[in-house]
Amino acid sequence: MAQRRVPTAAPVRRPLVLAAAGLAAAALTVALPATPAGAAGPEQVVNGTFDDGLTGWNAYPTAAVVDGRGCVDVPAGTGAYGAAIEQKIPMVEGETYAFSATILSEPATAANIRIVIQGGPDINYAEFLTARKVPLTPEPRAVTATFTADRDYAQANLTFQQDITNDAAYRFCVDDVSVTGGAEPEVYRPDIHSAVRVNQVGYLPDGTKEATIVTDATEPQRWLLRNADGTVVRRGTTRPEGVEDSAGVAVHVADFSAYRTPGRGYTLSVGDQTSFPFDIASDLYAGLRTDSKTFYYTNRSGIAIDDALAPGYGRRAGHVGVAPNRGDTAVPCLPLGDDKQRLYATPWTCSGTHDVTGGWYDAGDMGKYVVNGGISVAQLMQEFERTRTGAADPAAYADGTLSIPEAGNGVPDLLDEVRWELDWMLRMQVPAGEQYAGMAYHKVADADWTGLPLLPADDPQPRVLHRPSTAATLNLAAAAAQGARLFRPYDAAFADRLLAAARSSYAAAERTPDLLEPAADPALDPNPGSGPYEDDDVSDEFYWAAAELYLTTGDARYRTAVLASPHHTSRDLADGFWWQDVAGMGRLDLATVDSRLPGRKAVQRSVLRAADSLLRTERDEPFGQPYDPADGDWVWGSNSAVLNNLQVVGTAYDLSGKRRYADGVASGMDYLLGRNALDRSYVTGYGDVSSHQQHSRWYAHSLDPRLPSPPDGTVAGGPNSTATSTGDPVAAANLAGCVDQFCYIDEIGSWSTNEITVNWNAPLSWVSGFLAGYEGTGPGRS
Ligand code: 9MR
Repeated sequence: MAQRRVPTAAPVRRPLVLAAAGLAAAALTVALPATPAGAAGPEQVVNGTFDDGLTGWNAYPTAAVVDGRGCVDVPAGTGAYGAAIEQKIPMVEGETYAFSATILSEPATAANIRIVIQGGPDINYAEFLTARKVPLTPEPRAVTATFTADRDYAQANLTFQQDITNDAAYRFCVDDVSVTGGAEPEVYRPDIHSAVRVNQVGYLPDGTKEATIVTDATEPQRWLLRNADGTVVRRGTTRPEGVEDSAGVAVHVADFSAYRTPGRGYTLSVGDQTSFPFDIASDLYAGLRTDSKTFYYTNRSGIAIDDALAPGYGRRAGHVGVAPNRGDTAVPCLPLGDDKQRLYATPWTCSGTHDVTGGWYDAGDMGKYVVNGGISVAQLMQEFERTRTGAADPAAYADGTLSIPEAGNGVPDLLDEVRWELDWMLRMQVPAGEQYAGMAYHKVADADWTGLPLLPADDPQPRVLHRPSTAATLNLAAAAAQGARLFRPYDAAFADRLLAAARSSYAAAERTPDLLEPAADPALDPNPGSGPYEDDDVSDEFYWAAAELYLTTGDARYRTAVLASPHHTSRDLADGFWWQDVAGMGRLDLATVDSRLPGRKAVQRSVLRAADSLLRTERDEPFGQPYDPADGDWVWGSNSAVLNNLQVVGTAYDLSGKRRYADGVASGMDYLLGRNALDRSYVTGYGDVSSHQQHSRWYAHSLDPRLPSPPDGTVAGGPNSTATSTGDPVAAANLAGCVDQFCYIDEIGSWSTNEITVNWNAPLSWVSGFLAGYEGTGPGRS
């Protein structure tokens, strides 16, 4: 399994402060030509020769391997610390290290590159070059130094960074970077129980039952299915599949679908390898249908979480204007001149302050983002809307089905949870009289990143509102329009407010169709304090919002917009949908929600076609996941891609009643619940080994035992092929060279593989709701 411990990379979040005391002596030599010093002890730098691309390195603003060296392109006018290439290495107190590297620039530049090995804002193990102002030229120079670490630091940052603002653009390149000495690097190996991978929760009695076995055997192997007593109840032989691309390991598949007897505690064995125990039962998902929604309550902002309702999760209200919080009752807009303003081509601000209390925190951070909130709340509404289209049993969603403060108010609980977010989204609409009135602020978030752990009520950062965006505005329009039709029977006044906001925000987006949220740029904004949720194409948001407005109002102008959109007929649904590409959200609702849309049958057929294509992917993939990214890279939050795809397959069942689709939803879940390269369940509390150290500031049990782990039913982001180059320090330290499915680690610091997010739990909620309902009615009933 291609995993070894490597040094890491993390963006420098703020200018470095030099240590006043406690520095170990550093001896420096600068030599020509390159003669790196050989030193005893293990190598601490990974891929210092750049033979493996930029693996293990983090660099900004832009980097590439050129002529076998790691190179950073520095635009003219880049400030100090705005350009760097770096990775993390462990430092051990009292150990002497030898550093060597070569460095050059093209063309020659007067700018300085500072080289430092730093263990935090006030621990510098070695610093050199800065004082010497060694000229950088196209001729490679060797730099060597020895130093002794004066204290331990597991993840010291070795960085080559620009030290002063440069007048002219240049490129600097480093090569043969080496730090020898200290302890042998630890090797991270995922904790794998068995070569036999199963859904650790279980299989539906009449459904597909497959396991994946990791083995180099070329011949079919015998498998044995045992019941809880150890009695062999079925036997068969595996199907060799060769090396599986997304894991880089050779696998076989065992198919035991023909065995249908319900029971608990079955195991599957191949040779001396035995799977985790699993059930064959038709009550596997009712618990998850409920638990997957708990995360929304415990992630609420602006309300104290009641420990009686969510035992272990009680906490003070976050962001209700009580110190040390500095929001969200009266939040100013981004100050002019702020680093973050530099991301916008034209500066923007607004007057006064705004009450933006409520809503859900996005994830393990305390940002609240209209873009991501929109798709999340809409997917929960899609789940509820199945009770309207006849696909789901209203009793399963009735008032009193969730443990939330509003239970018992006569409104279905899932809608109560949804309202917590929708109320906040309404507050994010720019009021009349302001620039961009009617649009939605893109986000409200901390000015700078906070550390972990931190309870929301203890967040000391100033909160700021960010410039409105067309994408956020259309998320508000879509979600509010959908909410208007669902809340109508329970609260007509609220439905009216939602519809008015939907119409006005859609109109505002039409007036300003191109206010695009920029991507992050560490050179301009080294400490963003929140995620970007950038988007440079909002045609899909226009389609989704028009679709929801049409379904709610039937108005001809929204129908025209739907029919004219290229997204209406494109065949991209099988490629999934996600927060940045929401066309699929519109397509699914146009297919399922009753309307007089011309050509609605074709829309429905497109959903079935996409589902058939996803079923083919499940069949072709030896781990059975309905996910096979075209470029081969597993995305950030890949588990949500799997789940969104399963929602498409489940919707095909809702439309057709064809059992193969429901079966495909169940077998797709096998991947998330244990039939995968890492032999783990990604859903907290489900399966024998499940993710529970997800990245969060307040479900931070692994950092502070007084805090809880995430609630049961919370899905981790999952494998992220590019995790080691995101700046995620834990991924870079442990996952270098990982093959897609192995690019995951259940550690709280791994924000690029192991975060939890409202938009990832929403499809988990939909899918578990689907499966719980299917268990109750489908042929899988025992
Ligand atoms: O889910 C988002 C993913 O698609 C992006 O690639 C990534 C980087 O921009 O950001 C993810 O969203 C994070 C957001 O920016 C901040 N809150 C936590 C989200 C999950 O990691």
